[in-house]
Amino acid sequence: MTFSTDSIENGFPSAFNYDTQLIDAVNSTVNVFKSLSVDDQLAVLWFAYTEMGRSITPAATGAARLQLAEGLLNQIKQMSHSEQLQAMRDLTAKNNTQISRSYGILSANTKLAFWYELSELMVKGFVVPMPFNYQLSRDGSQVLKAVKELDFGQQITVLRKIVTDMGVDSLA
Ligand code: 45D
Repeated sequence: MTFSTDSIENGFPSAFNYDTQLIDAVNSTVNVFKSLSVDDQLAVLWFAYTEMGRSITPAATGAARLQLAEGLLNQIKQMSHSEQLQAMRDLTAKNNTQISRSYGILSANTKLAFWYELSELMVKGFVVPMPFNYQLSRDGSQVLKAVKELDFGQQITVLRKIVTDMGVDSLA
């Protein structure tokens, strides 16, 4: 039996289009996110966390993963608020700092767990809070809206792509 592009297209046209649309929704959300200012990127992540918080269980993020990020999290906990903000801006902007390099060697899910834990530390008062009156840009609000409209699995994919790209990979 031979496979021609014809038989592929005739066989699974709707499945193909469906997947393509999902991939487009994820990729375009990620691309617009990356075009935001560093502060807007941090703000969108924060708002995404506050919206998703209930669906992410501590069990899902895995205590084992967090152990790998524990040193980094402790280091950040001990910083002043302005240093904490700078560290997060450096990760987001991919500035080459010791923190960004330590972050760079974590796995994708550990990076997600790291950001999740940072938000929890914000809630508990160990990490600099969001200014209550922070104004997201128009594009920032659009990205947040787009993320909210995705299902949970797609949201994870978007977040994983975003956090994987942060920090600095010294071996790259
Ligand atoms: O002054 O392992 C501004 C699963 C303005 C399972 C600011 C999972 C200026 C497997 C910059 C705004 C896949 C479920 C200040 C894991 C200014 C697994 C401050 C998933 C102060 C891990 C802004 C986990 C700040 C998931 C401080 C889905 C912003 C995790 C801080 C999701 C923002 C985690 C932070 C998310 C956002 C974390 C810390 C969405 C963190 C978001």
